[in-house]
Amino acid sequence: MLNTGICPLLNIKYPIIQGGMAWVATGELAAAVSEAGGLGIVAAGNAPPEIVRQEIRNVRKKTDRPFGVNVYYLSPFVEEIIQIVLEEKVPVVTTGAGNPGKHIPALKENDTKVIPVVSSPVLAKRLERAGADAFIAEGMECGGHVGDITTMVLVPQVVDAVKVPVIAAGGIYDGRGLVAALALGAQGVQIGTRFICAAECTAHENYKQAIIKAKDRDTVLTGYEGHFVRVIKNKLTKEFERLIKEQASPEKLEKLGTGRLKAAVVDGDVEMGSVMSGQIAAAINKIQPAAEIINEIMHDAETIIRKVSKGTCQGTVL
Ligand code: TUI
Repeated sequence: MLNTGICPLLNIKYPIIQGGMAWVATGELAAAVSEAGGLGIVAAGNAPPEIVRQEIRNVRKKTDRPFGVNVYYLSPFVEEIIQIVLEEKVPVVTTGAGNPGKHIPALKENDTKVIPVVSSPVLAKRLERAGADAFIAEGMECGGHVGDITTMVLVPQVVDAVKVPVIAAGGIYDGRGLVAALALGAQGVQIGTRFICAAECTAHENYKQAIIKAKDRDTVLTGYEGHFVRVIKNKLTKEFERLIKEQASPEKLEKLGTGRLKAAVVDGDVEMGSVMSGQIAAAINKIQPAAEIINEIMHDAETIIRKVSKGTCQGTVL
């Protein structure tokens, strides 16, 4: 019933794509999401290229289903990562924090589908001309590096700006969010934060518990000069705020931020680490297998659509 255009495009069962979260999105999580019928993603982040190759091979050991690699364009290893994606014949690439235009021809030649993340309609229009197969429109409710437009406002504008399919991201974690995204014209959703709380996710238990404990106003945007990162409030964010008030130099701020994501995800330092998380953390309250998360979302979305089309939808419909 919810087989949208991106399902045949990506050869997946359900229109659910896992977010490309650096350090969090390892082969383990990607394989679990793909095996459950979504599109699992290995995040390259700043990792050395050979580690990314290992993670890709890890996914293939665990599942025959399609999966993707997220290429972070601020990594010093972008060219090598693209080379590995080509050599390993990865079916899908999602991209973040930069313009993947120059790599699109080689990836397409290799039969890799290219799905850039955009936080504005203008960039989507430019990258459609360069040959992007679809877009992920990330609203500012997302965790990590975000733009300044909300999902509700961004998605219909990206949908209207391009002809290829659009996947909505930011603030989406359940069947209601999936139906809302479809109503905005998207053909699927990208979900990050809820998959951090998947049983198969290798992030530190402290990181998962920080998301589970988070209340509605516990994420904040930190950053400067138009680059904002959404994280869960902690000692690090307070220290950051103090430096901003003092008008500390960009170098000092940069230094405070270095290595903090790994500290949170790998070492479990949720006080002085960067606990990137979407605003929706407040609604996430348990750890579940990835397949259970996906099945729950699909079941609820189908129930809502059935009720809406029968005219029996009354407020909270589940
Ligand atoms: O990239 C993200 N989210 C992220 S990246 C990150 S931090 C990180 N730290 C260490 C290793 C790896 C990652 C946390 N969260 N989202 C995708 C995204 N991309 N949002 C916005 C953009 C974007 C921005 C500018 C895409 C293209 C762009 O292009 C500018 C231009 O025109 O060149």
